[in-house]
Amino acid sequence: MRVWLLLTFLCMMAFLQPAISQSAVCDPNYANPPCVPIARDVDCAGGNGNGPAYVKGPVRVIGRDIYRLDRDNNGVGCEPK
Ligand SMILES: [Ca+2]
Ligand SMILES: [Ca+2]
Repeated sequence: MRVWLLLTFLCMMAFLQPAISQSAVCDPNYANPPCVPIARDVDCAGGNGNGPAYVKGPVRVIGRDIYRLDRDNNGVGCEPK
């Protein structure tokens, strides 16, 4: 009986894990959505940045603009031109 419970628990964890890790890979310095990934550097999709990660804007800066997506410092990064 206990083994059955343990197995059920493990299955639930395996099922829930993608949802947990998905929210954890968004950078907390930016409002979500859109999900700004945590990477060595993030550039605006469609811009001339070299990556390695990209985000499709606009994104609202709620913490520190660590990826310098908001060059004019108005609180919104990757603004449509
Ligand atoms: Ca870059
Ligand atoms: Ca801006």
